[in-house]
Amino acid sequence: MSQLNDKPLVGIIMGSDSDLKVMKDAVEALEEFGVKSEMIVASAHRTPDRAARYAQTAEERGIEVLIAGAGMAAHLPGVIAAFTVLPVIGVPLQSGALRGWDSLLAIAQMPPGVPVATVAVDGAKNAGLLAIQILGGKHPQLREKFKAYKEKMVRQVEKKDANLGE
Ligand code: RP5
Repeated sequence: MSQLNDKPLVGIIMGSDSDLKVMKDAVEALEEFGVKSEMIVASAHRTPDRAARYAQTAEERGIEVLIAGAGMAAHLPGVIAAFTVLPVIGVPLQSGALRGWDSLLAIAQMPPGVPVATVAVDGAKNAGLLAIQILGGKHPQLREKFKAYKEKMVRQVEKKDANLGE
């Protein structure tokens, strides 16, 4: 069985520190499975060199999955994907006048050849869970934990269902 080490396996990049209030949900989801992450603020527009450098060096530092969240003209996940072979999960954020529609379209409409797995607007929790599922392909213990997570979810729904008549 492959060992999870103490080092971060997931890199979380956000366009602004104002994105942290949503992106922390990804950190918490990963922590629930005992997976460490590292976080960085880097913008595709304001700090393009920093964003590119982070993406280019992530693999050699042991990062296996990247999560990138941005609002407005959210080019960050796509730019990160352009600079790495690691899988990239994009989180459209609800900032600006268009309330996330802009970032959703900017992140989802990637050209063929450069995929970004896009979650819902403000869907940082699901980004963390999807990262666990991707990591589960290599780390069987995470796959087992994810099975237990889903089974628990089923039990919780069934319990609520059973309580409906009360
Ligand atoms: C985007 O612009 C960021 O990802 C953030 O969602 C939005 C606003 O950034 P701030 O003006 O709050 O720094 O690039």
